[in-house]
Amino acid sequence: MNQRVQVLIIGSGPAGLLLGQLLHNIGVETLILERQSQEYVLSRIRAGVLEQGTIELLELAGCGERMRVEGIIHSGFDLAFDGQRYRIDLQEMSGGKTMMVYGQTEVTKDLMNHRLATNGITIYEAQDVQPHDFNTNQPWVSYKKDGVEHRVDCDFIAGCDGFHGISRASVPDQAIEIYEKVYPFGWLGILADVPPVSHELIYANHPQGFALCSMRSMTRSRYYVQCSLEDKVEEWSDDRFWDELRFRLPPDAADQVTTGPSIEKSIAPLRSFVSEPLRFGTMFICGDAAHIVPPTGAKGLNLAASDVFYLFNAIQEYYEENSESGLEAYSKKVLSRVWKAVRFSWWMTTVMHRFPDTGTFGQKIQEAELHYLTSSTPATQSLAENYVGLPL
Ligand code: RFL
Ligand code: PHB
Repeated sequence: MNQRVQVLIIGSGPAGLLLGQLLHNIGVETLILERQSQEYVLSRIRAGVLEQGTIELLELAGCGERMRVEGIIHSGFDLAFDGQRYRIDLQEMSGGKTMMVYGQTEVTKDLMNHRLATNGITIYEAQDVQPHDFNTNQPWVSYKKDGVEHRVDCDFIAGCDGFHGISRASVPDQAIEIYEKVYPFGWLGILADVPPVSHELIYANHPQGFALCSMRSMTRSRYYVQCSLEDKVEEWSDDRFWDELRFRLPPDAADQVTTGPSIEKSIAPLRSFVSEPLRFGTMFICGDAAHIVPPTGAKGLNLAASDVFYLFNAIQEYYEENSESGLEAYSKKVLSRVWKAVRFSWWMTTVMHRFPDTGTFGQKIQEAELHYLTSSTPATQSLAENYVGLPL
């Protein structure tokens, strides 16, 4: 079967769905091809914290209604170390900006529902998706669905297919430069229907390893502890997790932890990764397909949204003003912002985690840095400015 659309989007994660909706709203025809089922995409528990810029983009896409009601505004978070908690007042330190706790699952659900309601088409369980001829002005994508081969011709391909996607993998090695750092630990995360330990997030540095107290609502908590890359989820009973979490928190927070059965438990490795450039002729790479940050700075989903902002503007300019200048500038503009978030996420990871090779000296240096961060206004401002998201 043959078909033609203006923009073919690979991947129905937040990047693909958001780009699809923004384009659909201005009358650009899109088709999204997703390898997994809709249920599978919605079952992935990932990001939890949205920057204001991401919220504004979701609103622009017309998907902000439920988020505005159910999202929880956070004006600060706690840094915990050396047995104490110190509040970072994000709002005061960033000139009025806040964050919102609203899970990626909810963002994805809202985007999927809105796409359906506005007659946007997504093909789930599309197999063997393959971009072709993206070094020409006549790119096309092939895929299989229920054993039938399909071909979609288009003006542009948007590779929004995550770290393991096919778009970046289709580019010859010599045309791409990879920058990567793999960290020697992972995050073990659990989701549980218990009230959060505190009304704000707590990022904890402890000699035994990092811990993070987050949430999805006032009745659903999301917690993480740094773990070894050799650890298996099966080795972590709920009881072991709760004991470890409490051990790594300052006593006043540990006392407030409400435990309960986990409803999800998984281990994620941590890496920093950037591929350059992000444009290959008529194919543009976006979100996790282009870059990965360790989750410590809560930047991954927000970066995917800011990439989409630039790509959407560039494609809009192409169709409405017949200008390619946005498309030409895309890679450079995105990478400039991405590298700043990569730096921030790397730095926050470095300050908060226990590294196997740095010993007690490393721990003392981290504590000195954390004392400095929480006692120097310019240092706190720099942390806040980056955490709430640098301007687009
Ligand atoms: P996604 O979400 O990975 O979506 C890509 C989609 O492409 C599909 N796909 C294909 N489809 C067709 N053909 C193929 N060959 C395909 N290959 C792949 C996939 O099935 C998938 O549906 O990428 P996207 O849209 O760029 O979104 C990125 C975000 O998901 C990611 O950056 C965040 O989840 C990162 N992240 C966080 N980000 C934040 O901003 N704040 C946070 O608090 C935060 N916490 C986190 C996180 C990520 C985590 N993990 C598990 C990696 C916490 C964790 C634990
Ligand atoms: C989450 O709630 O999943 C979360 C929050 C903050 C982070 C990372 C993950 O930095």
